Amino acid sequence: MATKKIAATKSKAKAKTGPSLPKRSSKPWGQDGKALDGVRILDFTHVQSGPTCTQLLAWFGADVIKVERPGTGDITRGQLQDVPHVDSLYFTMLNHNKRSITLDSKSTEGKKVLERLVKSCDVLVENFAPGALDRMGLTWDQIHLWNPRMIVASVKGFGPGPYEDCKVYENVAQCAGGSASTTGFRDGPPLVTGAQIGDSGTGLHLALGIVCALFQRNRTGRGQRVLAAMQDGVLNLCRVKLRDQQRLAHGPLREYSQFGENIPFGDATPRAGNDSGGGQPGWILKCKGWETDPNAYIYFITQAPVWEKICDLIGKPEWKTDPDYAKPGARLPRLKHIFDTIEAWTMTMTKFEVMTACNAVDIPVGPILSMKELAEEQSLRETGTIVEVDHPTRGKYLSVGNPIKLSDSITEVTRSPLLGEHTDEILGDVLGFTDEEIAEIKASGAIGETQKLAAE
Ligand code: CAO
Repeated sequence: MATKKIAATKSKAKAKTGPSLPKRSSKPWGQDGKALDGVRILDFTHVQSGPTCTQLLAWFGADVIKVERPGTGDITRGQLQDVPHVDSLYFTMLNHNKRSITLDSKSTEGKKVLERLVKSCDVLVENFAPGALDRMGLTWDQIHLWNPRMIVASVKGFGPGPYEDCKVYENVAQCAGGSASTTGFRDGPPLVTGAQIGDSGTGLHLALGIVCALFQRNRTGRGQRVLAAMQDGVLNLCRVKLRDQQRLAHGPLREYSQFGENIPFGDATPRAGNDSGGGQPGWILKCKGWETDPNAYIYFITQAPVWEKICDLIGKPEWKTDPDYAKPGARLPRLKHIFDTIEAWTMTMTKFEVMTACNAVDIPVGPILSMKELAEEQSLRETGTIVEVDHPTRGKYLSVGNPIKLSDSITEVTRSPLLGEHTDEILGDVLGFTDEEIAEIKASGAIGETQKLAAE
């Protein structure tokens, strides 16, 4: 199978110096607990950006209590459903390791439960539309009065400014954060990317902000507000494009293939197609089978220190001394011809064969891996980056596990909760309501019906 070849290439090429996972603690597994043990999160998130953040915190050991609206819960439970009446993969893949309580946070009884949740949690995470938390009565002043140690962390589409009241989804953020204007080909429209840099990217930013606020709270004893705006998160990830915007004032961007093709630059960073974003020119090249396989391609980087090895490999040893090709600056106006020539060579092999040949002499290349190939890649299963999870109503499915590995805080991915699955235990064990009080809360309708396990 093709994926085995990747693993073999890696271990051969990197046997001496290759990356390894952080070494585990010498203590027996689990004895050290998890990094965020003892941290309790009031998870008011929905859709993708907020849940990405709280899932990461849960993987690092936080007790994440997801508060959901009775009846429907997080809207993604029912979106893009592949199996009728079963929580969607959209939901299950973003809400592992959490507990779920249903609560109408606007009802009188619901507000009582909410107050107690605020008093017993360390962090409130939310990504409602602007103003929704305040409308629920959870203003910063109110929260701070109930629990001065509480950290209130929010994802919003925009930070303070003209657009602060707007609702935002992934692709809106990609467009407003500079990604779309710089992605795609020069002669085509702006493009959004498959990587969810607006949602998942901002969730990652928020998680870092929360951990920093927890760290600072150790000194100050005080909570604080944390804001990650999706526009800001995307722009942060597009930092190199703002770099290029400023370089434009001093002349054309010579590493863009547009320069080699004598096409004038405008006044804004252009779309760069598959040009490399760094100082080492690169492009996506066809490999054997490209006519029928949409992923039979490889990203090829003409890194300057290995230029001579590239020349030998592709059968152009004369380029090593030819003044038109020997130095990086001389190559810039000729990149198209250079990549066409390299492509004539890559098209004679599969992407994995190209990878093996190039890695043997330290030439960096990236095979275009499909989701199918990644799902089947054994090494990703072994590191827990791809995990198989069992779910009571869905059965087994694949998910992306924790991509961040800590040696003393090993992530175990557990399934997402059913809607309201933990309502009783949270009301009783966490919040200390008596049986009588729980009966009253239930009778008021504040928690609605909970989802039943298929086995019950
Ligand atoms: N009990 C009672 N009411 C609840 C509730 C609960 N448990 N949970 C949510 N609600 C209410 C909210 O209070 C809000 O009510 P009001 O508008 O009357 O105050 C209402 O449900 C809807 O919340 P919303 O406006 O956040 O939801 P939406 O589906 O209309 O918008 C989204 C979704 C994502 C566009 C919006 O939340 C948003 O812009 N969030 C910030 C940016 C963000 O995270 N975007 C990423 C989304 S992932 O692509």
